[in-house]
Amino acid sequence: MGIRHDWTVVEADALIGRAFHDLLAEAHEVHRQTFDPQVVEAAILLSIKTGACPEDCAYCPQSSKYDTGLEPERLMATADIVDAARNALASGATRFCMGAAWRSPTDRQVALVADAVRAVGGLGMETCATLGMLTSDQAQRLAEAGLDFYNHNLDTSPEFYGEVITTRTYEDRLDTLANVRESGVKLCCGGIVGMGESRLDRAGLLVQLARLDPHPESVPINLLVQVPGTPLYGTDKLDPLELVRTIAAARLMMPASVVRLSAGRSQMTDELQALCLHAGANSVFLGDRLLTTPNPGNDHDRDLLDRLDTTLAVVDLPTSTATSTCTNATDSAVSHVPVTVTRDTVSTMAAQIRSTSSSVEM
Ligand code: SAM
Ligand code: DTB
Ligand code: SF4
Repeated sequence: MGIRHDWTVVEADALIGRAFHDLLAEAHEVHRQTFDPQVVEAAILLSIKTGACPEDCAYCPQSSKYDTGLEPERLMATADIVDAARNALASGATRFCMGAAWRSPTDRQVALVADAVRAVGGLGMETCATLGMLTSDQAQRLAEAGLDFYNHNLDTSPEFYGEVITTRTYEDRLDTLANVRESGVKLCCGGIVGMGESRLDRAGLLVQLARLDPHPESVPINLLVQVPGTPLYGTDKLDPLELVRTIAAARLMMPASVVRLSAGRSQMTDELQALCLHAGANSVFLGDRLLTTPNPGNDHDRDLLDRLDTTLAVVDLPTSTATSTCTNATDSAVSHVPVTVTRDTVSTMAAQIRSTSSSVEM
């Protein structure tokens, strides 16, 4: 299947609804044409500014509108962010993703994050930031600091969006994506399943993502983490096979993008995660925390990756002797050359990342 940007919702819905084994077989075949199925990319998240967000995203524990018991924290100092990134690199992650609970940062906040991006990039890691809506000038400032990826999700279909968020529009999100693209920073853009949306909504989300030209280089598919106090807490659980189908369809519709099995892995069985990786996901977040909620943790992931005969991708540092095996992949700074996952490489992860930080700005 070639690269297409003209998918319709009817087509995407039919794709997700194909006979399960046919869908998986084709998705896995397409996956193998670009990627080594034995190699998984690893990113580590750090919440650099936590909670007190003015937005009303119904899934989010960081919204000030909901009482989730989360203690707000100010923006971390650059030195603490860099310490965490160093630990992330040592633990086998190739990308360090800095998340801030802002609707849209001020220029001063962007300048502070740009300092952190420069410092983390200096360690030889890929950098990613997710700070809310950006102006074109702010995106340019981050590009100048060497930011590799900006994460800004569409979250769901345009039709279901209003059920989840009322404080910013779908168009606002598309505007930020355009500003990021214009700056030359690569896009990490995906959504959430399990929010009570229909299959047609999941198809609608994938169509929006696949209509972006070029496709987002990273596509995170999050399974809703249900947090007490948020409006979506208590939502009927999604059939896990629908997650697998959505990932397989994402792989087929965006064949060269890295698809990340993102939030929600703590609620998944190992077997479900294995199916998702077979269906075309080839990236995960490591560590025992996402931004504010739990993630499986180092020991568990080491065992799972070992059991799946899978290894972690490595960053192509200038000094690296690795040779990329995934020349078609859009995420090309990372080589999918295998590195054996050992207790040492994956066991020193994000427990250290959450070291106490001094605060400089909210
Ligand atoms: N405030 C910024 C924004 O919204 O763009 C950046 C941080 S926000 C936490 C990043 C993304 O995390 C959201 O767009 C959403 O897709 C995902 N997310 C947040 N809470 C989640 C939850 N409870 N379950 C699954 N995904 C979640
Ligand atoms: C994305 O799509 N998922 C990550 C990352 N981008 C920033 C965030 C998941 C957050 C899950 C809820 C939490 O830990 O607060
Ligand atoms: Fe704020 Fe982002 Fe959470 Fe929405 S998802 S409430 S914008 S931190």
